[in-house]
Amino acid sequence: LGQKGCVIWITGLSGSGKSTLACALSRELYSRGCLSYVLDGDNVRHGLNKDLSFKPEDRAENIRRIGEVAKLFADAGIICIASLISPYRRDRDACRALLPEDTFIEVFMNMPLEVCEARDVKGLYKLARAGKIKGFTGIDDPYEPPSNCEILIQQKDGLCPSPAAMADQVILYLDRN
Ligand code: GGZ
Repeated sequence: LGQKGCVIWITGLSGSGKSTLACALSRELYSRGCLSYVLDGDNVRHGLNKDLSFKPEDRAENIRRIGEVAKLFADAGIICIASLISPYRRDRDACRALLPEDTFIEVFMNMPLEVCEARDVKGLYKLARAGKIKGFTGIDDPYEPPSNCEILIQQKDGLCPSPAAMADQVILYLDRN
């Protein structure tokens, strides 16, 4: 009781660690007795958003729907963790505008493209470089970094923070605010 709903919106390139942070954060919140729910772009695209492609207007619709669903969760008092590339600033800001002030917390995974590309967990960057995937974010489709994010996740001394360290950074923000 007493938990306030909010949306934690994690944006960044493919392979920047969005899903990893979402998962670590959800576990950490659970261990503290807080109810959260993860809306992951890649997962939602298999169900609710399976009619959508990666062309700009479909990405915008993907982001809009996830924003609306996230708002429903927040209204229900749940901490909704949305992790999707959400490459266009305008689309993210439209989601922010759906929520009361201070309940949309934007987390920017500021990882260099080289780091994300080197990880290439699913081999998608390789396909994009080979021209087999067209319009891949960071390769031949733009990523617009946030200008107003609440939390910035980035490397320190050339090292990426661990999942636990990233989750702690978000928890610290929630505790303080
Ligand atoms: C970007 C793509 C693309 C293109 C497939 N561009 O890292 P992943 O693989 O597992 O997650 C990415 C996911 C992106 O879906 P989102 O819903 O987060 O994107 S957006 O917010 O822009 O709507 C990636 C994979 O799908 N993927 N094709 N062309 N990522």
